[in-house]
Amino acid sequence: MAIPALKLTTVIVAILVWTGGCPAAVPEVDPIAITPSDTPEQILTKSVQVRPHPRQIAWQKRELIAFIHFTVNTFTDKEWGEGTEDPKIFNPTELDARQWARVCKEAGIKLIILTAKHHDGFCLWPSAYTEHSVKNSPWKGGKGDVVAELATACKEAGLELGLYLSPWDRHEKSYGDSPRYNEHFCNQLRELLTNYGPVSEVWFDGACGEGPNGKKQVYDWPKFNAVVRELAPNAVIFNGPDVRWVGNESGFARETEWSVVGVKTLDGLGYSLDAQGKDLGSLDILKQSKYMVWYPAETDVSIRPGWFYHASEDSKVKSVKHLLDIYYSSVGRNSLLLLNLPPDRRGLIHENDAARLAEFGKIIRETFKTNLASASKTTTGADKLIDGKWDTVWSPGQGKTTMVAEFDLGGPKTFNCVMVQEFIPEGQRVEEFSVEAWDGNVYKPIAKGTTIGYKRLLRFDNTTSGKVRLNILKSRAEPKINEFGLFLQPAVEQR
Ligand code: FUL
Repeated sequence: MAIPALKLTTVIVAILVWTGGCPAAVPEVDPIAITPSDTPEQILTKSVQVRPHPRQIAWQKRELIAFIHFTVNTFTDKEWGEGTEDPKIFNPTELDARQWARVCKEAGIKLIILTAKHHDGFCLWPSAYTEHSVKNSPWKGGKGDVVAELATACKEAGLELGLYLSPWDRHEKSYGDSPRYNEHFCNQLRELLTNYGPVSEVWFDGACGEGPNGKKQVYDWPKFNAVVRELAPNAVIFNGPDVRWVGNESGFARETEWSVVGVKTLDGLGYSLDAQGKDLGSLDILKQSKYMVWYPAETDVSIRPGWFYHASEDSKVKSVKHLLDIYYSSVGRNSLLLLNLPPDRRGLIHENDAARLAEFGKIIRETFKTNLASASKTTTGADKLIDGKWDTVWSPGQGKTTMVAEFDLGGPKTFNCVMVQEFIPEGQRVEEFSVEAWDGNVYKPIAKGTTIGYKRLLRFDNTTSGKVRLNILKSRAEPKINEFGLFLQPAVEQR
């Protein structure tokens, strides 16, 4: 995926009143500058002051969200359309957005992002700005609107809505005539953000091409971002100032995944950060950067090899084991999992995908139903880690950058997964931690990790013990931990 140049909007006015029934915008979080005279200690101290915006916290708490890739490609068996497709080929026979919402909800998914327009330019809503849309398809006699159907289905199911609007448009004639196309794109964005109720995530793909005039389109990212901020102030912008691409499409975040990252310039945030880089937030990287920003990773991956439905991939739906590996390596590595479920030509999520997702969701539910550490006797203060409340925090006190929390489980328990959470409203701090279990004589290591962030999950072989301890070994400032858990994931078949 190409990464666009983006401007981080830093100048935002705090409006502390309700205006026209809309919630007032919370001020943007300013980036923190690194100056040449900063010592490494000062840089680390400053890095802890980099804080998420409330919309980024809300985004991360969703943990598991879905992508719906659906367009003319579904009917041409392609991954990227040319823009020349006849709208008449778009004719799902049983489209049911309620089925998408049901399948997602059952698996614990909190939000659905629909490709309202992919690179082929075909709009799944009857846009007033193009003829290349559902309105010229035979589906529902040209009266259908997929975005509206999904918005209603999400609302009914208590799910949130996200929209993918591809800036790259291979159909639109004005593409390449940069100012004209940017205006067109903003008009479409306005339609989507005005007519379908609250939108919680706007997904911008960075792909860019040449228009019919032979010129490369220059996107006006600051303008696109401003439209989103104006019409959907609570929505995060993917590949914009709020959420970055994790850097691959296979479903894996880094073992060390910082949400506080270093950037060289604010003018073109996307360019100044190599989204595919191995390391985005270590002290070494921060030392070479000019600013630090809160820029967490979203992990997008498809349940099938392709983003769009292809009958030839019906037997290639990822196994439950594979989906679990992805879950632990995304949600469990301070990221968010955006799992793609492409509807088929009927307009339904295929039975194979739905069944696989249901099995995966069941395992996740069963695993995290019971925190085996929740009734422990703990080190003074550490009871906050097992109270199941996200916003109660334990810290060893100012200036202390290590800590040990012991959990007496009140008898032997068997577990194979540990969860640790940092209280991200106060930044990301921990650089190294370990977990040990008492074997009757000594504490033995069972898991270790680097960063924690919003959530860290580590798996290990089934372990039976009555006493466990969490050691925070290295932190950029006093650690602020809010949750700790021990879980037993049931065994999973290979399929
Ligand atoms: C990519 C696109 O080119 C793919 O078709 C897909 O939409 C993926 C999520 O993003 O950049």
